[in-house]
Amino acid sequence: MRRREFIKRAAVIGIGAYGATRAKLNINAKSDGGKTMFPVIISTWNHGLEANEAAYQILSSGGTSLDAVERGANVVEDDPSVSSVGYGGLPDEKMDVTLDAAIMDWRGNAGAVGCLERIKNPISVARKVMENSKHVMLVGNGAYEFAVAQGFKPMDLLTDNARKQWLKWKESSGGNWIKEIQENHDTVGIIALDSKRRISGGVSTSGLAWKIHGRVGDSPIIGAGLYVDGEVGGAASTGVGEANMRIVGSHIVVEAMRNGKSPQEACEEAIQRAIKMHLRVIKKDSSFQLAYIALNLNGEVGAAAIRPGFQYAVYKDGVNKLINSKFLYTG
Ligand code: SD4
Repeated sequence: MRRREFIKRAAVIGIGAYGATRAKLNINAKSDGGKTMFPVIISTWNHGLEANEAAYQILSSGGTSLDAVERGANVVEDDPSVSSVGYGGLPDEKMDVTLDAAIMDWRGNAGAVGCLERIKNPISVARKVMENSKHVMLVGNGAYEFAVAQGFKPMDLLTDNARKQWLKWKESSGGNWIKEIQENHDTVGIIALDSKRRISGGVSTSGLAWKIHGRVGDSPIIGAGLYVDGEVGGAASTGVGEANMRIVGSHIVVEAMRNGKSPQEACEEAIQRAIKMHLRVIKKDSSFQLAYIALNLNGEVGAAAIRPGFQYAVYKDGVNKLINSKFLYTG
């Protein structure tokens, strides 16, 4: 469906869903006078627009927010032009494409995979970990074997473009990833609230380009890259995973919302914490970026980043749009 048609249809279907939701649950009266239409979806970066569209298609045909976030991430994973997620993701120092992903729903169910190779939809494997095992996280070869046993088909994830970029990096840096680490800040993170007010979130990434083989980032760490609480809201992160892992930022965002902050205030609280802890490197390295998105059960959204440049996509009230995030470091 073309974007304009999507937006037109979205507006019409959104009104129907809103009416049904209010009749059943009467959920918005306190927060905003009942103005928000459900569903609401928020995703990171400009590929968040396509993620939101795909998620909306699922929600409008009766799927849950869990189905929606999985599908939203899948379209970005499948897109070879996105060099930081799934197929086409930039490889590690050994030229291996290794993927991280996590998914979490309103009931507190969570699944994650780290350093998964040769499977292009790690968020779907994460969902299988959540639903078909007793574990929350599988990594490396074990995650791969689990995925194959669950019916996922292995494939080569390295595109020609990614191979060329790796060769260029190798030549210019001598393979020293510390000298030449690429801040490839384009994890897809997506949080969706469906018309029954069930919230779910997902993240998927190939992580930092040229990373040391075996490195796992923040994305699959529940509480860092992603956190969802069915009574509060959800948050997801993108940026330098190491910075986020040190503060377990998505959990900070959700807990701040639980304590009464708006999603915007909550994202800013986590960014302030990250800035305080990393001020020296932030001053020295102008590409050091970290950002959060958040959504609460009233359909309110927020986002904050360390520095300018972060964009996020919001589908709300029948409109899907890209927004420049607020940033907090101005030094
Ligand atoms: C990571 N947070 O692996 C991820 C990187 C990222 O888009 O956001 N990439 O550290």
